[in-house]
Amino acid sequence: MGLKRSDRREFLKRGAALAGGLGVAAVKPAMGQTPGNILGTDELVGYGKRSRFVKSVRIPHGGRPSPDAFGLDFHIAAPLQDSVGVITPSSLHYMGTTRGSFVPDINPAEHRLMIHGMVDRPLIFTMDELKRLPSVTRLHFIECAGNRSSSRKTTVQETHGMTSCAEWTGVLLSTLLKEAGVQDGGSWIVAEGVEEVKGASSIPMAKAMEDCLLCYGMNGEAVRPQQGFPLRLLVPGFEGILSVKWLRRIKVVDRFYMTYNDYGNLSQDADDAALKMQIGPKSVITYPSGGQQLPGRGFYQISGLAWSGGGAVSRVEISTDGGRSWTDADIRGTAHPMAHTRFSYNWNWDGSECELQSRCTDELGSIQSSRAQIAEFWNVPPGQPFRVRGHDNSIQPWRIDRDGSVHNAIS
Ligand SMILES: Nc1nc2c(c(=O)[nH]1)N[C@H]1C(S)=C(S)[C@@H](COP(=O)(O)O)O[C@H]1N2
Ligand SMILES: [Mo]
Repeated sequence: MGLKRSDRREFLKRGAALAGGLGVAAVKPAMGQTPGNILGTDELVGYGKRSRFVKSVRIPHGGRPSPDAFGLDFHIAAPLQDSVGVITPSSLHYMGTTRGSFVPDINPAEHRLMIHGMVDRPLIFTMDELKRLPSVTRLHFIECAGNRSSSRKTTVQETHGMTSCAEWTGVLLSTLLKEAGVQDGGSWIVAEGVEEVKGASSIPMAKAMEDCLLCYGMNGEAVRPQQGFPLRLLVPGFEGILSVKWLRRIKVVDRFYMTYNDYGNLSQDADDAALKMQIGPKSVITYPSGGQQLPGRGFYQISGLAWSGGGAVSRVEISTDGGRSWTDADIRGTAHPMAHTRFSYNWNWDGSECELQSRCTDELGSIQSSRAQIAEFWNVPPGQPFRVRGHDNSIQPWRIDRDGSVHNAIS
């Protein structure tokens, strides 16, 4: 800090005045602890660690163990119920894997990215070469297409934990595609990770040119191994499966390629496919949420996350009466395009049974639907249990019982 010594003393004095009645003892470390004795040398100096009192952890998603008996990683869900702000810490970022992964141990010095296919100049990059190019840093969520709620799930980690948001740094894919020179008719790319066809996805060229990123940075440091170290593709706002991790090859092609990861049919139209791949608008209340316990009636700040593959979140509404009436929530900070956006709503709980819901509108004007609206669209008879088809961006209801316990209210 640039404060001169005398200024600093002034500042400290004023700080002490603000603290008012607090005695000196209040700023001493808690009983029995002198600074430094709770952490080992590596955490003190090398790489920091959180407090042992903070217990928030990821869990295997969908009832499937991870790692499994063969040591393969499967889906792992982020603890959204404990989240504050909009960044998911890298250690808590959800993990998505299409067929189970042995997280590869890639030496970045040996890693290469190849761009080839329908291009004028096929290119091969080392990581050092990529890092010399103009870069961008952007906040983006990723969400697995399998992030769906149902009546069987109890917590927000189970209903919505397969999405996370990080600050990503890397090179725009368009920078490299322009350098390579996309030939006429090059309408799709196929991106491939080191597990060959199992980690490959087809992406429309318009999206590839618009905002796709080749990321080597995540939350201010190198991308984590589970998130694709040393290089991953990020396809903002589209289903997570397209954001190929451990990226080693991009091939420009003239049609949709049905890789091990892809579904649909070979004659997919790029525009139709892009619409199917786009997420949201979506939101969920993280506090209070399923499994939590309110101590009693009184003031609570309802808080949650909203996001959309269609752009920035423009509005979030809250209902405390099961969707009958709606009031605008506050959007906290800046709503970035295709990024988790924190909303909050100051609320007095009168102690009676009630049902909380949140509803997101994005900058395109798309509004999140209720499960009832989706059921009606698909002609599901009222009252019949149903599974939302395709991506599930339905409104999540949480019921608060009179004892303050919070429950998934999907019937
Ligand atoms: N190479 C490779 N990339 C992959 C996958 C994979 O199994 N292999 N899984 C995909 C899936 S299904 C999802 S939802 C996202 C999850 O990204 P994350 O693990 O960083 O959260 O990565 C995608 N990229
Ligand atoms: Mo996924």
